Amino acid sequence: MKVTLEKDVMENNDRAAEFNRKLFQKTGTLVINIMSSPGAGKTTILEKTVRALSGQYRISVIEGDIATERDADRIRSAGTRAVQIATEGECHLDPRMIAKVLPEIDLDETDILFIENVGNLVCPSEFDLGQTHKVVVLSTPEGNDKIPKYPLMFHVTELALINKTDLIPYVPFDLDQARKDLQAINPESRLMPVSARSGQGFDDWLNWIKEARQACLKP
Ligand SMILES: Nc1nc2c(ncn2[C@@H]2O[C@H](COP(=O)(O)OP(=O)(O)O)[C@@H](O)[C@H]2O)c(=O)[nH]1
Ligand SMILES: [Mg+2]
Repeated sequence: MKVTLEKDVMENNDRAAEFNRKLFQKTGTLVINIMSSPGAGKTTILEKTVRALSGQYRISVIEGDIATERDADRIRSAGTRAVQIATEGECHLDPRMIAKVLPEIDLDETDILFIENVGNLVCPSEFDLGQTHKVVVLSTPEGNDKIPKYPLMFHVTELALINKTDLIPYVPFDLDQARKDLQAINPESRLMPVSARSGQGFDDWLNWIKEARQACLKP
């Protein structure tokens, strides 16, 4: 019985994700679902990203957290529209939660929609939100073992941002090892070292977004 129920729930989710995906395609909106463990730097990366790109693109952000409006407030302080989803205990966002808040976002007026998922390297990897791209952030203090220990997350994402490279002199993190581990799990995924604090590598990230946005516009 439990198996049937879980299967039904996942099928419902897939339908909801497809509904979102069609809407995003119709409006030509690039949608990036950003996942990581808590504290890897998702919101800091987004604050810096929206500050850098809001002159060129119309950007909206959906923030997912178990509780509080804090991350949405940080994005608003960076000058960008943000809607907070408080999941009240759920460890991930699902496509129905996204569909529910879409009326608060004018997709016709949004070139890029960033979704910050709930901080967790496990559950969010199992849910398709209808996004264009999935990105994972891993920060250097979390250690090299996280890629092999959470393979699904690195399997379903196509870009791994290695954040907090400014801390590499102080924490044991080996970028070459991370490249090898990622290659073993997902040879298609790209590893990109960045620091949301120093700005190191940020041009690569901004260029990746710009190229993804261009690809969205192609018929
Ligand atoms: N040293 C350093 N700290 C960072 C960097 N990016 C984020 N942080 C810090 O990491 C903590 C968690 O960041 P936050 O963006 O809230 O992480 P989130 O939970 O993934 O959204 C905060 O204290 C940030 O200032 C970085 O590149 N370098
Ligand atoms: Mg956050």
